[in-house]
Amino acid sequence: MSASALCAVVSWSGTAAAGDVALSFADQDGAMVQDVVVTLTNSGGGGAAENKPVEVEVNQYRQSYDPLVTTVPLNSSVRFRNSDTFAHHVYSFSKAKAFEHRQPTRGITDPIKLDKPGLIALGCNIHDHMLAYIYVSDTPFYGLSEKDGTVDLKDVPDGRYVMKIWHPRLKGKAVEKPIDVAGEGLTLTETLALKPPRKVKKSVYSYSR
Ligand SMILES: [Cu+2]
Repeated sequence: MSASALCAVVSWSGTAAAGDVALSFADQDGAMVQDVVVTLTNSGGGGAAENKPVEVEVNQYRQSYDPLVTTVPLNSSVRFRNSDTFAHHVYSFSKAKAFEHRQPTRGITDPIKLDKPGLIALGCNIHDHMLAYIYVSDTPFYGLSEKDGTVDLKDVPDGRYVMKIWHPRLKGKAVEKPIDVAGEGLTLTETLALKPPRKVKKSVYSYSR
């Protein structure tokens, strides 16, 4: 687990009543699911907390990206590190941010500002099996599930929210559902219909999750 993923828990300090939203994600076979992106958008408008930008790093090592999924607030920036002894060529065609950076040698790119919300799919022009994702959140209530399938969103002010759920292997579009946060907060377990893990050649170091 990378440092950036561990930082995905958001805290909010306000004067309004607030509670924690504790989420768990399992797949259709009951296995807990890591790397679920979840965001809560206040559907009543108003009451928006501050979304503090951060700088994150995505590493390219042994022909794979680490982390596989990164979640950041809007206007954050990302740098790509090449830790291999050969070239990588990271790119995105996504609406949220399109870019490309060829890195012939070890080193790190300049920060790339992520100034539009949404999902950014990363690929490598040299190694087709390299895939990773950055989710840019326009709400301060976002997170990424840990290995045990859990993610806690702290101090969510009382109100009605649209909960959006996404995972790299989700069948179909992101799941959206309304939730009400009141009092002590709430605990929810969601079951996601996931596609099987991607098959990657044994000769290649990569993710199976
Ligand atoms: Cu590459």
